[in-house]
Amino acid sequence: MPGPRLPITTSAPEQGVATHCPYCSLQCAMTLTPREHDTGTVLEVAGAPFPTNRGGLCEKGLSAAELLTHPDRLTTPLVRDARDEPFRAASWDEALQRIADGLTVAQERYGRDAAGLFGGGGMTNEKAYQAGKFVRVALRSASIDYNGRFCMSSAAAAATKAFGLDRGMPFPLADIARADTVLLVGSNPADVMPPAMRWFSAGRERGAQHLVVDPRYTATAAAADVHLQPVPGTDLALANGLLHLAVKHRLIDTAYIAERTTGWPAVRRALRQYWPDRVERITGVPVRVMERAVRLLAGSRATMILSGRGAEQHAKGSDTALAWINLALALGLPGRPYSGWATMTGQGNGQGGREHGQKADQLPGYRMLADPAAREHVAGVWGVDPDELPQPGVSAYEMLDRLGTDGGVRALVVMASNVAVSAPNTAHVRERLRSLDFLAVSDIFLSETAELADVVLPSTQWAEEDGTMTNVEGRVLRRRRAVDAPDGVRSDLAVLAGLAARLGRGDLFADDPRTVFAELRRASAGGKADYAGITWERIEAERGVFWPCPSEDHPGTPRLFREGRGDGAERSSTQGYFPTPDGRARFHVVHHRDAAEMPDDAYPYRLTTGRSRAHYQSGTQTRRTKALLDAEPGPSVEIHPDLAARLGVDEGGDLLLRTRRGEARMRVRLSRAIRPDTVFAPFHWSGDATINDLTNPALDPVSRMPEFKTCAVELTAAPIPREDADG
Ligand SMILES: Nc1nc2c(c(=O)[nH]1)N[C@H]1C(S)=C(S)[C@@H](COP(=O)(O)OP(=O)(O)OC[C@H]3O[C@@H](n4cnc5c(=O)[nH]c(N)nc54)[C@H](O)[C@@H]3O)O[C@H]1N2
Ligand SMILES: Nc1nc2c(c(=O)[nH]1)N[C@H]1C(S)=C(S)[C@@H](COP(=O)(O)OP(=O)(O)OC[C@H]3O[C@@H](n4cnc5c(=O)[nH]c(N)nc54)[C@H](O)[C@@H]3O)O[C@H]1N2
Ligand code: SF4
Ligand SMILES: [Mo]
Repeated sequence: MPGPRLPITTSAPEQGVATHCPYCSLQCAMTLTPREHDTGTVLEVAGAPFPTNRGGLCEKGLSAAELLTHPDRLTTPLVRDARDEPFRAASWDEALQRIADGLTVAQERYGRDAAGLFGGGGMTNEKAYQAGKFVRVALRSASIDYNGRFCMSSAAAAATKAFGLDRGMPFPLADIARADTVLLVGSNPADVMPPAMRWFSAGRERGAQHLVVDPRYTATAAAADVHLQPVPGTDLALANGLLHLAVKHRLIDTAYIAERTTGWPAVRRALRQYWPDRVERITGVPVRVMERAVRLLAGSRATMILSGRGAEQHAKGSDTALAWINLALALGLPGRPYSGWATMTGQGNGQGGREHGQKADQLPGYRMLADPAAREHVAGVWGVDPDELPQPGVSAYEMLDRLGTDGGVRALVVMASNVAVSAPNTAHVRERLRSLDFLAVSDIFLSETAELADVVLPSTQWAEEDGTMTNVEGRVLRRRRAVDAPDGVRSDLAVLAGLAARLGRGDLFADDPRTVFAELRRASAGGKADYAGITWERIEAERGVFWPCPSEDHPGTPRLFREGRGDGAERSSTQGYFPTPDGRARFHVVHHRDAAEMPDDAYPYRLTTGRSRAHYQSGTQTRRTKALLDAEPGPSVEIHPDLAARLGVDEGGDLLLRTRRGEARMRVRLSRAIRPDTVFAPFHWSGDATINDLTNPALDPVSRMPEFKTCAVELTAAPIPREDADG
């Protein structure tokens, strides 16, 4: 039985509080207004004017306030003495002391790196910064990474290699409306960022041509002019094939290549292997469609290539992103007006979350932990000796894979991520989590990961705290407090400061976001993601500030890679367009290879995974939201009618999906929109329908991104026991 809703208390003004959505990286602006009802105060959500969403919100944002008062919400810390015991409510003091003890005992037994933290890209900049500092300074451990490794790491690695800088979009979102040609590769904004579609529609109304590369005919593809439908995991070959054709038809920009890039001759030679018929055989995309695509891309004055997880979440994801960047560079796009390559960051703070030190190899300001000068600067801000700082640790999946083993983490804090559902190969990950000496989880709800913990901490939610977020464009925004947090919950900032105090380093940690942001500004100063000139007041006055912004009199940098525009290029050793040592962007030779797992007799089909419109990520939040459950009550697997007929299943029938790692059951949703050799399933569901029990943890050698987007699967018609199916 659901309990009563929590009451809301607020001192918010009558006209409401301006803030941003708790969910995706679009960070739509919204106004939260308290309204008196007979049942108590409710918080009304309305879209607000802003340069990104212009008042628009999707159904997730609109329904977000429901979770503030949700009866399932955690409102007290929970502890237990053994994993087979039920949780009992505990005081904050007891819970934090237990965590400090769990971390300390593991470090005493197994060494410093045996205590670690797994973070999340939904946390504010202040929290992400504090998490990185906490692990390096209070634990002096190398063991920290976060869920952004499963999200942006391939695109980030490629952008850093090619441009010397990783900011997902190097231009404002609204520029999309000014481009003449836009190609989206493995990105489905119609479902994942619905209000962003206004910019695409505005472009098409101006006569722009849009192309979508996706194994499914998505809502985004349906709105476009050209759909390329490759076999999953073949985008790299497709990009090389398009560039081969561009060279053949003399459509490349030789002046741009000569002036702004290095490495072209080797790429040009390598492209010889990508003749059109071969690329058609690998990708399944007909040569005539490739011909049309390359003419469109090269034939306009303003062309954008936008990448998403479909191209990136592969064991060759970073090379795939590089292949599309090669195409963009050869066509002379990056730095030109309303042109360039970009990747659409996903989580609320997916951009800021990867800049301030949650990643195993990073320090704040996108500095590198292995760089002596970076260590010196950041240690100075932190008030510690640079030699005290650990060296880089291992990536997210590697950390999870080694939990509880020799050399692995033995005591872990998970903050703002539900890895028991969202990591690849989750059956194995859950087993590893169970093998830990100690597990603490901070969340709003008792997530599937929290269910495995020794201590669970109840976290504040977005509308209950202040902070900053960096959106999909690299624009730093203000998240504002609108209501009081319920008694008994605390912000992750306070949790980390409280733990640091119990570990003897309390003097170095603050728990209020303004103080932490002021410190973040100093720590990031002079780094690639330079926030030194960004103040909360400026964000307010200027509707967000784009980084890099090195000083308070600097305007911020909406558009990157334009000479002399303060975009970091000015600070490179020679003047140039890109913040690389020679000011030039770099081509990279990259070659197609098979997916880590290819279909065979035992597992004859391809499984790809991703998102549906009404649900978010591991589903902890959206599976508890009435409006979203009404829109999409349960999991389903998308399958072509021809394949369904061969398997003997029909619409609404039950399908058993099996891979070398595990199995899941879902209802069938017939769709002519998908390739007949491939099925698509969302990862938003748990229990029997945990699709990540099936996914392949093969990692990209550079980014350490797992291969979420393709593995080999066996499909069998098999009735689901009804109580499971409906539960
Ligand atoms: N509703 C909703 N919105 C969200 C989220 C959510 O969970 N739900 N999550 C947010 C986050 S964190 C992220 S990262 C973004 C993700 O946003 P997207 O990257 O747009 O989302 P996905 O659904 O993961 O993948 C996009 C598309 O890739 C296609 N695809 C699968 N395999 C391949 C392939 O091999 N090649 C190509 N070219 N395409 C392929 C899929 O069919 C899918 O349509 O969305 C954000 N917004
Ligand atoms: N098969 C497959 N798997 C995937 C993907 C895919 O495409 N296919 N995509 C991957 C991608 S791109 C991503 S980003 C990951 C996301 O995977 P997760 O990290 O699991 O994402 P969320 O469900 O957003 O998890 C956030 C958790 O933190 C809680 N939370 C929210 N805000 C806060 C806060 O401020 N503090 C605290 N303490 N808790 C909070 C939420 O209730 C939720 O339980 O999944 C990855 N997994
Ligand atoms: S598009 Fe993203 S930021 Fe905007 S309302 Fe929906 S979930 Fe929130
Ligand atoms: Mo993501």
